[in-house]
Amino acid sequence: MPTEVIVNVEQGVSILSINNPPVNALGVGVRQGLFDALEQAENSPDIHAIVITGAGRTFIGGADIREFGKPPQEPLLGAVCNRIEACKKPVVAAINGVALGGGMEVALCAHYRVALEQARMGLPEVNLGLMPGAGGTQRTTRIVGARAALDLILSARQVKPDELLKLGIVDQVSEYSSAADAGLAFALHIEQQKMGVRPTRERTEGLSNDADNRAALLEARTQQEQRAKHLFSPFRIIEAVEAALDLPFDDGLAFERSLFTQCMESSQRKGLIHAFFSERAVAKSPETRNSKPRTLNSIGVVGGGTMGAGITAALLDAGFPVVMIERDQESINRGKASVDKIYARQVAKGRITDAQKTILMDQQFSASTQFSDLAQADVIVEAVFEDMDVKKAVFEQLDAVAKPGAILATNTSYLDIDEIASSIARPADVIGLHFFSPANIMKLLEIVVAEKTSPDVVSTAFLLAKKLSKVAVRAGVCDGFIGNRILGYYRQCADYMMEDGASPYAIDEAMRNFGYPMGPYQVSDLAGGDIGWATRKRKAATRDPNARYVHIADRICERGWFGQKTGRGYYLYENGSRVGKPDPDVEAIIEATRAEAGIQPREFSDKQIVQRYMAAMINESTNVVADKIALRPLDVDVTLLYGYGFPRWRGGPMKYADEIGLDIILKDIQTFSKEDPLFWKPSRLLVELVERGDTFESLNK
Ligand code: 3H9
Repeated sequence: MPTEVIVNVEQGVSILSINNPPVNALGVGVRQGLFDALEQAENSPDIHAIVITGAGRTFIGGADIREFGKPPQEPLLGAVCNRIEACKKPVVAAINGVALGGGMEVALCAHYRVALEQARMGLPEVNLGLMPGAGGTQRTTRIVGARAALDLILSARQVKPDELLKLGIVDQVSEYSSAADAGLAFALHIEQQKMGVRPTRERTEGLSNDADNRAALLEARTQQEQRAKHLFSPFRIIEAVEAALDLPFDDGLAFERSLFTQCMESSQRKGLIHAFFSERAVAKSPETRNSKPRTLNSIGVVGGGTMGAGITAALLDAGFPVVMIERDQESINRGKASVDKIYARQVAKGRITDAQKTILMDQQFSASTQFSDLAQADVIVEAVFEDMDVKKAVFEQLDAVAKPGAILATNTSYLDIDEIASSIARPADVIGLHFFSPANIMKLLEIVVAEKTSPDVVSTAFLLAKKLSKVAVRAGVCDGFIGNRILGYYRQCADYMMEDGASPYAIDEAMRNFGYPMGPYQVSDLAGGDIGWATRKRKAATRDPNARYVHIADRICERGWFGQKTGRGYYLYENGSRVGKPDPDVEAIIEATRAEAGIQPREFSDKQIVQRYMAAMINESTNVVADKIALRPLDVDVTLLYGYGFPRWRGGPMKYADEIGLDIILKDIQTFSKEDPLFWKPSRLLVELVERGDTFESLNK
């Protein structure tokens, strides 16, 4: 028998513990082990009941995602589930930790379920572009009805025991500390009460309120159309839940299976699973493998502007005491007020209580004008104005006051961290922590490793990111690091298209249809056009005089139109509206700029817009990997997914390129390069990969 299922017999009850670390995924060994152990228990005259539980912290984390895309191996999970349900002796699922996806489906096939306090159940397959494929849609609907089933499956949320009990998904929330003991006690209770078997397929509670079930289906479809109509699996989930109401159980199962197979074959499934594994892989850098983090208890933040306040809130949320340093009392008052405002909003939304806010602001947070108050900080994050001289002046002060071994981090978006580090006596302690605005909300953190940064400083930065619940990506030093460097390039491509004939509104629409929540010009209006304007002015002196330069953005900014905050940018925001309307004045500026440059505007279809935008993004992403600014293509993918709104279901630009075919992307770049060879220089690495017939995925290994 496979070792992934450990069998113990106590008082006539066979206790099957699934033992497949780290998350007890339902790989072929577990499936076979469960099948065999059930068979054995059913045939043994000394056994009167069976308990299924998980060894370790987890009940079952779901189907083994690593098996997806490979030829399926018998026994399939659906068959194992049916076998559990068909068992002639009562089966109890004793849920010790998370029971997710296939894990919840296994539990639903048991005749009874008991949950420990720390148990969580959920069907999160939709996050992977999938749907429950081993009876989850049919059995959940039979127990809780279509409305609750749709809520559970479409939201992917993990449900706590009290709600599971209320929904009738579990029969008991147990106070036992061991799930095996809880399951055993329940099995003995079944025997005593002669409760017998109770196949879920025969349950009908959820099917009884037909009018509400039908209304729930309609509402779910409408909501899905409004929220994410381009996603494939949510609509299949709705169809499967509907089938649970309309079809006999076995037909419903077969229908669910056919929809599951369609989801499995979809490119969205591939993109989402790539995103799942990539976001775990980015946490493993050479430094985190080989060096231990330094002490990480107290943190200082220099600067109380938007970034400083957001970073402070992120740190306070993670439970750190934070000292904020500003140059004078007035700036302190402003910084403190900004942090206070973040929490006041959270109180208003009911996310935290007033009492919690008081603890955060009065006990965890303090502010000072004295750099010497940072003397005990383990990490100091500098978040002052984006200017090399200003930052260097701060670092000089930090060098004077910080204790030996303190980590000195700069929250810069573009500046040369090597230059900052070499300006002080302890460059090994300097690192970049590039937070994204709003820093207490955005998940991405670029950890920028400078030439002399010590490996244990990098490890500490990754530990800090974990404590802040951020997705951290290791980046090297260059102008813009991973994300902003790539953004700069594809934004330039968008500007070229705009000057050549595509309106910003058409570009935005094409990119929204591609899956972005907003187009690049909407983002610019939201972030504020003045930021990019300042950067362009900063770089003007060093710009290649032969490179094409589009003046449209400058012309708009010169009028003081910085986007939403000024009521107009690329769009017009009338009466304080946050939804912009196309602006004829902007169209006139674009036309005038085209005329000035002697450009005859031409048409761009949605497809052509996407083709150029993506070719630019992929080309520069490849350069970023070739230059070792990103460790692997997957690090680029995670950066653009978490910091730049790239549609998750496409997996990231590198995954997208693999799906399209690198030869096709290269051919596009070569075609565009005939118009502008300086901008469209095919990345050397891209050419090499095409010559080798290779993919970006091959570089992720
Ligand atoms: C499904 O069930 C389909 C069925 O309906 C139908 C089938 C017919 N498989 O996240 P962590 C790895 S679809 C393989 O850092 P945590 C993960 O890659 C599935 N591996 O831990 C990582 O590996 P590494 C539905 C898996 O404690 C390690 O485990 N289920 C799986 O923070 C630790 O992971 C889901 O969608 C898996 N299923 O969180 C649940 N899960 O160390 C997906 C994890 O090499 N999983 N790994 O980097 C999760 O949400 C979280 O991993 C979990 C643990 C909450 C379980």
